[in-house]
Amino acid sequence: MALPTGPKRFRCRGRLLDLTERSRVVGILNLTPDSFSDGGRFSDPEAAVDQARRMVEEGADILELGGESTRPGAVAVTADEELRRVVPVLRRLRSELAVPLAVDTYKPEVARAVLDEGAEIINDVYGARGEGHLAIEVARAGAGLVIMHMKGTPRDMQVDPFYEDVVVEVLAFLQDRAAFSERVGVDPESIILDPGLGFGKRLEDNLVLLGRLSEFHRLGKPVMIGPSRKSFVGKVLDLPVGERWEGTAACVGAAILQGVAFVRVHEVGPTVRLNRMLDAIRKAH
Ligand code: HH2
Repeated sequence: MALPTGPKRFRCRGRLLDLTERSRVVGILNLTPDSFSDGGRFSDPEAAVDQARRMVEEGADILELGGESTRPGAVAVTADEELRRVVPVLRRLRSELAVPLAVDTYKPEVARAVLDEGAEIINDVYGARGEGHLAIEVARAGAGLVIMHMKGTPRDMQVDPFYEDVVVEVLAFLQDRAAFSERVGVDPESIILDPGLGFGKRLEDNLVLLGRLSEFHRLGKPVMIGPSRKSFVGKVLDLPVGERWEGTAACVGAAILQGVAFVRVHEVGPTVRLNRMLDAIRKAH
């Protein structure tokens, strides 16, 4: 029996990633004082650049910089503050690393500034909602866009979320936002879809999504997931944030065998090895 697969390639700013070769690992670099699992560790630019170099040595395919935490209950920061955290590190990494650099932001003015600084992918946890100014910036730059599903906002998303059918609802949202982004000019081959594990989802919603990821191929876009160290993993294993690697790895395994192209993680080296094995199994099918 053949294992499910997604699209064959992803394009951003003139780069072409062949997704048939292997799955791709996105290394998370949080430049925030308050991220849920590594807040404050990389707020110093030197520490951030060292961590970025380490992740690339370990095999990260993409590095993703974030200047605002979106953990449940997080409070938004200004665009100026976000840029103050992200731009110096982005400039340093641009000049010394060859991997594509993504920035996790939902603010159009931040997206515009980081795209001007050479970022290649914008990861929007609000999924290009609203009037589409962020998607327009992405289109203008010919960049990649990650459209993630979130119910509500980080402030209220975990207050009693409810779905009739989480897969149907998330699929409909992603399909609508992808079509919208294409209408404002984003290249159809430059869009990645992410069901947004932990963003306005109950434990069972996250587990149902993880078991039904192959259904997302119907939308014809590469899929990304970000299970790394999240609280739903902690709930299943009854473990604190620092002890969730195996739980994260189980989610990555489920995802890769269903044809997910991108996994967004904090622990790059172990995930690269894990994926090499999973990709070998996939290739045999
Ligand atoms: N998860 C987080 C942030 N951004 N983007 C996508 N596309 N998918 C995700 O699952 C996702 C995301 C939350 O994790 P993290 O960046 O580690 O924490 P924080 O938001 O507290 O900085």
